[in-house]
Amino acid sequence: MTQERAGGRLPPNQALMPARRWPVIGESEPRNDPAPWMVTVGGLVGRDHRWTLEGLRGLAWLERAVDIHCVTRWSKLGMAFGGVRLRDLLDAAQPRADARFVRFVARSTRDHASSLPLADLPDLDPLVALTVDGEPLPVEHGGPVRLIVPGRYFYKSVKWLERIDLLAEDRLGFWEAESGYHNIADPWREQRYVVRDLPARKVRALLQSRNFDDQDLLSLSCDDMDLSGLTARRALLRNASFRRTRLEGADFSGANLSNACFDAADLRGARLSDGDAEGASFRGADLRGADLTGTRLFGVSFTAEPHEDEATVADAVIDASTGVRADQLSALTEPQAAFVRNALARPRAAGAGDAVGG
Ligand SMILES: Nc1nc2c(c(=O)[nH]1)N[C@H]1C(S)=C(S)[C@@H](COP(=O)(O)O)O[C@H]1N2
Ligand SMILES: [Mo]
Repeated sequence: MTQERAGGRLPPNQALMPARRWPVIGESEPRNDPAPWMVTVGGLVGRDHRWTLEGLRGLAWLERAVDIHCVTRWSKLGMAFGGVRLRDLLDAAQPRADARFVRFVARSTRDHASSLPLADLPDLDPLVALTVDGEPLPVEHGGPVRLIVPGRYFYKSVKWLERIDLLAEDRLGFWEAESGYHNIADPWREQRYVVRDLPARKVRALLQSRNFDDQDLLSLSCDDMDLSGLTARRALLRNASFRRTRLEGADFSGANLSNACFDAADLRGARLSDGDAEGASFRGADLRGADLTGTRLFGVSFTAEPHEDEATVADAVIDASTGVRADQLSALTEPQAAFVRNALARPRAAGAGDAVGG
């Protein structure tokens, strides 16, 4: 699907992943378990109900085109999944009247899970999928069986689905509890993260010390501040915001910068190495002399995507002094990779402070 034809189907601040690319996000394999695969519906039901894979394949089969939207800002439109309706499994098990939530548990070493309110199911109509493009789901994408939840960020679509529990009270899933992902996850309302309020006194002390080492600072906002020389080693800064922030020589090595925003930040000479910057934005940021080696750059943006108005999005300032290795570029969309490849070929500017960003 072209960017033009995607118009209207792409939620805010998402970019299209090329049709042939489908990244593996999160866990890449199920728990090693010799037991034959069963999907069990239990909890607040009339009677536990379980299906073998054969049993699932024998239910009313559905092929459905689904748009998927990862919280780290990439989308794929019209993916062809095949499987059975979640509703059919639940109907068979007969949820009790006190059931209000449904929890999906993976066959996973970390007991990966997510949940949805029962009241949202008629609208979402999730699919218990066994195939993609008519082929069995690859194991790294949740095969033999995964949940597909249209209309929610993709973290609600649990891979290696093994248990479906009906509950009276909700239990936060893995990403929702560990990483502050929003429990509703509507991409059209950009419900990516819950903003957890840090005590103002703590924030003030951190900013004053310019030391964020090892701190969990989800969604912290530092727009327009002068934080040059900041140290934020191994800090958890998912969804943090550093718009136009002065961060010369800052040390973010080993930090989690997933979905963080560094637009127009001054990052000259900063260490951004050996971390995770999935979905982060560096548009208009000055990255001369900055070191991004060893950091996951999955879906990072440095410049406008083709569907955006280029006049309103500034380019990152990157040249030969910026540390990015060729093998890191495969994590970027093609327009982003082309932009960075070009910029890295530019000779290093003579004076550090005098070049005009553009
Ligand atoms: N069991 C399990 N399911 C999971 C995850 C995970 O880590 N473990 N990650 C979620 C997230 S954040 C995304 S974006 C999608 C990624 O699916 P994919 O690897 O098939 O692209 O799976 C979701 N389901
Ligand atoms: Mo995700």
